[in-house]
Amino acid sequence: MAVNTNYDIIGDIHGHADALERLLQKLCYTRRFGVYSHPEKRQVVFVGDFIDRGPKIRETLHLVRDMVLSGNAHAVMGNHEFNAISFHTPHTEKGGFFRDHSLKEITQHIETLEQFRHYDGEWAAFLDWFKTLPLFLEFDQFRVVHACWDDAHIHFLQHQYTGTTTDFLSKGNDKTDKTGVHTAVEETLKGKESVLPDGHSFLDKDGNLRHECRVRWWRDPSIREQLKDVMIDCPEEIAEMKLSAADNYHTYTNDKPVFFGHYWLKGIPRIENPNAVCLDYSVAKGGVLVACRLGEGMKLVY
Ligand SMILES: [Mn+2]
Repeated sequence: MAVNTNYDIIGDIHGHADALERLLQKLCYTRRFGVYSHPEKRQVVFVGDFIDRGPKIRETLHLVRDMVLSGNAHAVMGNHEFNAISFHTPHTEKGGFFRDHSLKEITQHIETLEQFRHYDGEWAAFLDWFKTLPLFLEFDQFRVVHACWDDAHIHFLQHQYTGTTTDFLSKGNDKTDKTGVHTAVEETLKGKESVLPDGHSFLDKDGNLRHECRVRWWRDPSIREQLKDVMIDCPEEIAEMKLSAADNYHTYTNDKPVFFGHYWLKGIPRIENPNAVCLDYSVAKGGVLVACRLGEGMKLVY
């Protein structure tokens, strides 16, 4: 039997329902009985981050959830969905919530809060649906995760993850956690970071000062020479610093391709490494929503 590669993997949407509909139509999905489906029974795989930032978060969630529940799509959890669960779940032991309601956290979540202001019941139902989303998906021929596939974390989650229980949310949000839950969640949903050399720092897209850069773990190791080859948003003054042989940044080595989003890439979408493909090209920041169509090989559509 031929292996099924009838999948279209779609990057981070962040409330851009119009871009999502345009992309689905380009991929020949049509809305039937209110739900998008493909005439040849192709399925979409969403890499997470459905909410926050964009103008049509409710519409996005309805479209995506309807596709998943009707068997026309699969989806993994993004860090924004994990954050939302944590933000809205009361911490019964410590008081407050599993994610602080500080200015920084509210700012990141504000569009969702505003767009659901008069839809409490609907939002509660979406939060319940977020809790059902897997942290990664393994298909016969490919894998999907929101930010980073590290075999050690995936193995850990396969054995330890039993859903977003209060214990899991407590550890997953605790930077001092020593059980491995925090690191596994953090790196799987938000990626790996590396401290910049010599105390260097930069301002991220929300104006937060950062001393760590996100690691471009999908970059083929044979073309890693300078700091900018392994770090995203690397400050210019150190971008061309040579990597020493001792530098050990994460590399994905499996033959099975992995697809992910999360990194707000800029420019023209391209497959940099066919074994590890990032599909987030910043639709919520003037970029495009991208799909990778699988079949005879893989092709980006946007
Ligand atoms: Mn993300």
